[in-house]
Amino acid sequence: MASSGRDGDESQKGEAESCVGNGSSSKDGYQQSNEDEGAVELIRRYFAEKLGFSEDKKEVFQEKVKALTEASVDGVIKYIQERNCKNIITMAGAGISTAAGIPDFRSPGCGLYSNLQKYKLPDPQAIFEIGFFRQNPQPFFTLAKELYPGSFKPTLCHYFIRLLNEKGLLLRHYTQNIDTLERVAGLPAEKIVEAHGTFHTSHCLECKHEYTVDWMKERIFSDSVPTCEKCDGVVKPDIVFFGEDLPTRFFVCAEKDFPKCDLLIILGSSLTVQPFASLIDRVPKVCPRLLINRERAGHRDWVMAALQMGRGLDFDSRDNFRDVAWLGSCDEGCQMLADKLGWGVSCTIDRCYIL
Ligand code: CNA
Repeated sequence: MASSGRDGDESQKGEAESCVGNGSSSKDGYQQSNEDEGAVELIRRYFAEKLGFSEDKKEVFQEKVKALTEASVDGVIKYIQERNCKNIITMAGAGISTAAGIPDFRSPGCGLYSNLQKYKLPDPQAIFEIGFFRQNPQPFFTLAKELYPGSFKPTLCHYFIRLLNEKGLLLRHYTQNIDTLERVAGLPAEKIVEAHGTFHTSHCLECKHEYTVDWMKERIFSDSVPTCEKCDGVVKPDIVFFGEDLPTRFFVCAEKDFPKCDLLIILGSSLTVQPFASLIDRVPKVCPRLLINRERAGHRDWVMAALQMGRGLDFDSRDNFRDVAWLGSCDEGCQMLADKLGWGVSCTIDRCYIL
């Protein structure tokens, strides 16, 4: 169930390999040579496909005509207006919440990983690693107090996602964030997949007893490590640490939603955390993908792009007919989209409005 989007490659490879094996078992020379040719043909098709020369290419080429008229933001706007999109998926990361005052992980200088020296961690990521947490939960709870959800307001970008839903265009919003700002902005819970969990509930690591958000909040703000009332084990908010499984809802929804997606919008993510990052490859082959981020992310290595191999966003290739990068802040990018679509969304210093 936990597909990384690369299953197709593996099964094709497996198919080619097993056919080579079958050919060598025949004793009849003629049949042997036919089978060898079959095997050679299979191998040829396998590599042709990998190198981008297969008949499949024709199919993609024909479909190209149906995707963006130009690989640009204006092409995406035209696509939304003319193609009657109803199944937009948004994928978000920490970059949609930095304007609310919550640092992301990796932005140099201001990201969380640049500012954790006071916790004396073996490495910055350790604060979110389950193994380290079991040995020393204090640094996480000190940080959790600083970043506790409820102290921050949603950004224009969060309201733009809600607007997509109110216009009847949003199939689902997949977020890596644990700050719950999508809920605060008014996006209904059934439209949200919190891929890396949430602060809404907490569980004892030992006996699995569940605790409420208020119970956890009280402990975090009294500067104590929350311990279980039943067994004295450490209680952890249900956010996904490195080394833990993602929620079942992530896998179930992704399986159902991504094949239906007619436009993917990726907002404020470095697309480095798996399996979330590889969701970008689970949309249909012709589905346009728009990245709104301060920097390029998730793009295919240029060597792989030249060979038409590998996965990822493909902004630069001559054949690109669907991937668009808009580099800048998520709020500006969403304001620009809303303006071009003729929708009203605007923010003052302390509030956002859907007009
Ligand atoms: P990341 O790896 O820190 O990347 C953030 C990306 O956003 C980078 O590419 C930045 O350049 C970009 N960025 C930052 N600010 C803006 C902005 N205002 N406008 C546009 N782009 C911007 O974070 P990811 O989300 O990709 O990594 C996944 C981690 C981060 C998940 O496990 C999260 O749980 C975790 N995280 C969440 C929060 C939160 O809940 N708000 C905060 C920090 C980290």
